[in-house]
Amino acid sequence: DRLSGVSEDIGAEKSDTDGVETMMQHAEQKALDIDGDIPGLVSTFDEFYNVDIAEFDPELSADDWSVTITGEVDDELTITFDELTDMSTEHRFVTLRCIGESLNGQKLDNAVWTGTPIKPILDQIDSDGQCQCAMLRAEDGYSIQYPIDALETAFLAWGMNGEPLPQSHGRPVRVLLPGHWGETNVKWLSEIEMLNEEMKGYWEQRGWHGTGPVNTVAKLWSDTRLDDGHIELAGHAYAGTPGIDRVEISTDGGDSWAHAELSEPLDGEDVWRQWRHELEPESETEESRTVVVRAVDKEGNLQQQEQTDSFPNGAHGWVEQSIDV
Ligand SMILES: Nc1nc2c(c(=O)[nH]1)N[C@H]1C(S)=C(S)[C@@H](COP(=O)(O)O)O[C@H]1N2
Ligand SMILES: [Mo]
Repeated sequence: DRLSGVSEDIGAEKSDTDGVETMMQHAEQKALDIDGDIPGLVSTFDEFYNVDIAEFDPELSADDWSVTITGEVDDELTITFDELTDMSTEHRFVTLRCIGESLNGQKLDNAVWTGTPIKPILDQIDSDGQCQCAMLRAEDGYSIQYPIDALETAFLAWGMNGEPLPQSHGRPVRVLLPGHWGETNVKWLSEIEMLNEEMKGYWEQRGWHGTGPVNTVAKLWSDTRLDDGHIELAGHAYAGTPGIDRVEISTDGGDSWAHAELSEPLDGEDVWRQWRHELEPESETEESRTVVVRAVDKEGNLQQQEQTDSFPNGAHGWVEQSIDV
């Protein structure tokens, strides 16, 4: 059994749901008290966005599922669901953002995912490190290729917010690749093809640049009048693996800037944060304000100001909105 080294001694963690519950509680405690109707720090199944190439989701059962590692390998390897879930188990917060979403769109969500790192599996199948890339293929015809290096931190997930993966999010097993665009997180995984040459996956064949790091963004998702007449402005900010350092907000069209209130960071290297700011109308006659938000990542990089369309590299720019006061 080629995988025995990977699965030794760790099968017991398979049923560890306590870890997930603790993480969900942390997320609730750290969430800001926001009046507006936006997700907390963990998106619910109802809130979590969906992007699918096919009209109908593949219907796969864990009992029948397996993933096969093919391509430039001496021997193909097939891993069943039971074998996979017997491997070393981790729970991680990972945020997903779709490269195709508009600048202030809502295809950005976070969950607690349960799975196993992919690296030990790849190391076993290609112990000399012969292969440069891997093409990940799914049951719906979807595919994406990564350099093996980029896969070092990826994992194969079968749980989401303490439940089995919902069908729409890839039941029974999907890939999660921290810091990369949503499209890299292959759902309904069926095959890992080890390769020595670069090949284009589904979205790359259609001109999208999907395997690079995500663009930093601060969303302005709600404006709510509070009882005291102030306007509460709120949203989420995401910078991929560097993480969010701060969110800056201007309520005068960009002339002056303040630091928005920010939720305490959750554990994990690829997790969004919530921000909140109260705007106080200056006079009865004032009608609107131009609000601009921008994020700074933990490496000190200010989010790019210049706006671009989502095609082909994902939307860039500071979100700007006229808010009635
Ligand atoms: N098999 C498969 N995986 C897929 C997709 C798909 O259509 N098929 N869409 C991708 C895209 S573009 C995004 S943004 C994310 C969305 O994941 P979600 O639907 O769980 O939010 O899954 C990615 N993985
Ligand atoms: Mo996407």
